[in-house]
Amino acid sequence: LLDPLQSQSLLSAEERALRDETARAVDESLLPLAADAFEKGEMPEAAVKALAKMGAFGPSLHGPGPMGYGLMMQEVERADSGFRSCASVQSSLVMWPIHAFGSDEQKARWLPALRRGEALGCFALTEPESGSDPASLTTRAVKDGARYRLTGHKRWSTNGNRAAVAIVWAKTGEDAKSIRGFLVERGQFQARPIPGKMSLRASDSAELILDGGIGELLPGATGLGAPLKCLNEARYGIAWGAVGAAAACFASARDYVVERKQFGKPLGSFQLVQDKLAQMYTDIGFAQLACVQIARLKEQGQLTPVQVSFAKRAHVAMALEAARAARDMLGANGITLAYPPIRHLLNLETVKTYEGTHDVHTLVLGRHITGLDAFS
Ligand code: TGC
Ligand code: FAD
Repeated sequence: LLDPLQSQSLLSAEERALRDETARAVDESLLPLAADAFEKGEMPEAAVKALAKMGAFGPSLHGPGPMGYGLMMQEVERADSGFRSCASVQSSLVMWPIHAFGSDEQKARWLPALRRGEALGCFALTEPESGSDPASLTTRAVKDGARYRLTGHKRWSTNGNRAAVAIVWAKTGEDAKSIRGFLVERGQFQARPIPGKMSLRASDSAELILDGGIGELLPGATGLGAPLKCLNEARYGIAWGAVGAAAACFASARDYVVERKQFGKPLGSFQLVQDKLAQMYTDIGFAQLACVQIARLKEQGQLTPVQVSFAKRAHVAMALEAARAARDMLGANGITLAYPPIRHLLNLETVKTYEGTHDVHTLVLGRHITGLDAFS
């Protein structure tokens, strides 16, 4: 396994065993599905089952904790960012808010089924006119007895077409302080796939139409801070996952250039090619160390949202550069699905955009560094 600075020496024996076990499960059950799922533009049911079986739904809420969650996301994204997205949304954007903000009854009803993958969930914050600025969302929730009726249009909900439950963020009044989270069951919303995607094709992306459907309030979720807390959990997993995608691209490029001969010798013997590999190797090594550090901070309850922005932004940008360099080193073969770099490269364009775009995280860091807020 690629690990230039022996970040694994910072893991316990149990953590290493979990990583190895997940890596085996990914090699056996996710990697063989990845290229075909991308080409067909479908999230295979077999991948959902495999994710559930390896314990990738909600690992931060039971045994494995933050380090285990991170290690699992790194391994899963070695296969495909779409598979990691399915696990991220289920774990951090559906199970986590039910765990953090739900009633005992809601937890008992949903968490075991979600963990076993018997039910999938989705997270509906983004709308056609509200992306980076979620405070501007317009979906409304109006009280109707003990429940609420929701009206609005959500877009880009991962897992949305097959979700048994959606976590929907809506306003009960005029401003962002009135944002609340709702559990909305299948049948109370309409979902339709988003056509024409050239990225994250192995992921189910949906539009959700809410036309007076019934939602159950998540009692503990108040204001914009609530969905942003969920995003912190997911962004943490993405910071880990992106390193897996980069490692897959590195391995593919290295294997290719030691075999492929031009000008009478392997491509890997040319200094320009070695420079590219050395850069990827170095970047991956630093990112792996940073992952272990953010996991330890998270275990201690010390990880700040700014540190999460730091890692999500840097690791996704690094992975995108690595994927682009790997694609280039494979020449024409690099544009085919016979090799993973083009798939990772196209997927990582989404990963750069969702969960806070690269530039949104730049501005979060800029605000932290200067004390000056670019958003308001
Ligand atoms: P502001 O209005 O000042 O703050 C509102 C409240 O939120 C608190 N807060 C946070 N809390 C926890 N974690 C964070 N990261 C937080 N960021 C802000 C803040 O303290 C405040 O609390 P309170 O108690 O004072 O009311 O908002 P802001 O200026 O801090 O935030 C602006 C900005 C642009 C950073 C934020 O709106 C943002 O992050 N926008 C990006 C939106 C985004 O990431 N959407 C993602 C949608 S879900 C998705 O993409 C899933 S992809 C899934 C997959 O497939 O993996
Ligand atoms: P915009 O906000 O319109 O941004 C467009 C460009 O403008 C970006 O480059 C951005 O960085 C830049 N920009 C925006 N504001 C500023 C500023 N203040 N200063 C400088 N530049 C700025 N959402 C969900 O709710 N749930 C999901 O499960 C989910 N899954 C997704 C899956 C996929 C495949 C994709 C592609 C998206 C998903 N999203 C999901 C939506 C995602 O979170 C949004 O796309 C993202 O937040 C950006 O919003 P936007 O696309 O509207 O872009």
